[in-house]
Amino acid sequence: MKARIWLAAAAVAAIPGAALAQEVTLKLVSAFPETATYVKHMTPWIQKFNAGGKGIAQINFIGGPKAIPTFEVGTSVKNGVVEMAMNTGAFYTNLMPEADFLKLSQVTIAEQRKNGAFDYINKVWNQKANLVYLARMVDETPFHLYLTRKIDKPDLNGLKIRITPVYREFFQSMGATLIQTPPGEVYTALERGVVDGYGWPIHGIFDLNWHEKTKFRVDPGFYNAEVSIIMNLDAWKKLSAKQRDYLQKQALALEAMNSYWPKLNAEETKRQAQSGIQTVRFDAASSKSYVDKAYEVGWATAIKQSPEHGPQMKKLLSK
Ligand code: 173
Repeated sequence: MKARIWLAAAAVAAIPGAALAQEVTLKLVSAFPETATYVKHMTPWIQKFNAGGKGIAQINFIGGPKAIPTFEVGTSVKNGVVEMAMNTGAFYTNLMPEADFLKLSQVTIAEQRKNGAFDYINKVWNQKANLVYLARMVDETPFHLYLTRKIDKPDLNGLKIRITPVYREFFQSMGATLIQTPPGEVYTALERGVVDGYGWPIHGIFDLNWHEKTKFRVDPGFYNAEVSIIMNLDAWKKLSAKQRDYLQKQALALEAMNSYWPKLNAEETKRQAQSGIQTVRFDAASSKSYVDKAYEVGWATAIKQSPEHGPQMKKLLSK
């Protein structure tokens, strides 16, 4: 018996370090509520990740904003309170303004991996926020302005609009009064008449029942909704080569699921119409200047906030 134990110990000692690396468990939090489309999209991915990651890596999904409030998720990942998060840049601009620039991307994440944007993002995310930018899991999705009252031109004077940093300067440029809330507080704000509208992507307004309070959607949409998996850089550095390879492979698998969004977006557009939400369209000239202005204001803000990285990110992310 003793000899057997000794032999087993000797066998283990003979295996070089990396092969000995234990399975790592990574805690992941969502900055979006658990009923959000994004959590539904991520859940089967986590299941596959864990099924294939036995002995390598496991993700432990610990929940949404009830676990960590939306605007604190970025800091929690930076500090390693959790190793990973599903988050959007607008929710962690407290770490670096660059986080919110990803909404301005006009090229897909697949193209960003080819043209150097993905590496550039990782360089900035590493240096400024102790983060690894692992995978973009929402892409090819415009944001819209939703309203409880009709407008007939791009003028938001006298309207109180719920925002995050995504929409701030654009809606402000049209004269809106701005009220920032996390997604979890939009319904109550609408219900109490605290806001007359809100910014949100084309999909997902049914998840938290906002359609009940929404009368109009302004077309066209603007920007490109970004939701990504981010990771604490120290936790990343501690992984073995095999674990990192596995995470990267799974990151690509998650991005490969992005073909879902254009399909969902078409369905959600119909569903909004069916639930009685009317579309507000301006004349052709105003529509064009609406979208042009969104990008002008967006990049002008980006370059002002980050003279160092704004111009380069503009080059890499624009068409
Ligand atoms: O909360 C928001 O409106 C927001 O900033 C956002 C960003 C990406 C996807 C969905 C919402």
